[in-house]
Amino acid sequence: ASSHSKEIAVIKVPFGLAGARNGAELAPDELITAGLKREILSLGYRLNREVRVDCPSQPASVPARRQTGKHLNEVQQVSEKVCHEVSSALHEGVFPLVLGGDHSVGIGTLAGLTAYYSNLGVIWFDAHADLNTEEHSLTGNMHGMSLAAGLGHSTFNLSKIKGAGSFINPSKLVYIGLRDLDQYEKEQIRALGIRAFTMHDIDRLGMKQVIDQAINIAGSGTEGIHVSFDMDCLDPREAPGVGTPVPGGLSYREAHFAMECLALSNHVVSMELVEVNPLLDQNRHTARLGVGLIASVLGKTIL
Ligand code: 4U7
Ligand code: MN
Ligand code: MN
Ligand code: MN
Repeated sequence: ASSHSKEIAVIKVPFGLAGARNGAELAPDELITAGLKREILSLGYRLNREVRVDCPSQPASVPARRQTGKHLNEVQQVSEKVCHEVSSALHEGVFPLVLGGDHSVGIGTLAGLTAYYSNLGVIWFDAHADLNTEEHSLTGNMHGMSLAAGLGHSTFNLSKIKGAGSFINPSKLVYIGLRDLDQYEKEQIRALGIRAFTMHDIDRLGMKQVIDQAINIAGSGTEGIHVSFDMDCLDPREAPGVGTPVPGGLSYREAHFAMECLALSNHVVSMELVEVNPLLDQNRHTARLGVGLIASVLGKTIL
């Protein structure tokens, strides 16, 4: 599969138990209602399939804290299903487009990607680093642990997911949009030498420099780039309907420009869009923005 694939699998994952508040489980339907399929088809893609991953909505037990992340069992179940859907699509040459859900959905996406690719680049658009382990997290919310799981640092990690491959290489991982990091996450980014373009870097360099360098790091010597897009990378004035808004984020054009450059790179092999929260949105504004950004990654141009 690659961005050249004209076949898309839309993988809806209505799971919100690992976020800070509920509502993210409503996002896949909201993105569809906001016109996602129409956009995909009008760009000349074929909708190979539309899958809805069956997700628990009520916790099976009282959430544990600290020792494990909250709702670990539910996250594990969902991760295995998402892993299966993503790797099946890739094996058939179909581009996986995963619609979260909170960002814990990204654990299953990474698991499925590593089942197929052994040398993948990842660009993680986010206000947050999502690097907490169960013992370092201040909240116990597993949407803040996805990359720790992908890198193999948390106790619950890719090795615990049936079908997953090996961990993500931190030297092929790039962040864009960071502005709200826990102390432990800052130390990890430094210790692992992860390339992190914070909002400060975007202000200083401009998005063109940032996205060019990010594509260079994640796209050179890899089999392709996975785009994990947490909608809270955007400024809350652009994207109010997210679970954990942080002031000072990406503008509408910065985000679209980054997606347009990714499309032009021809390196994107998969995408997920997470953390839309329809309960906090106004007039489906954030969902429509999400659909537009997906369209840009898939090659929609202004002219
Ligand atoms: B998201 C946080 F403490 N770091 O771990 C945590 F600030 O997927 C936030 O990026 C995590 O939205 C945010 O709970 C997870 C917190
Ligand atoms: Mn995130
Ligand atoms: Mn975030
Ligand atoms: Mn969030």
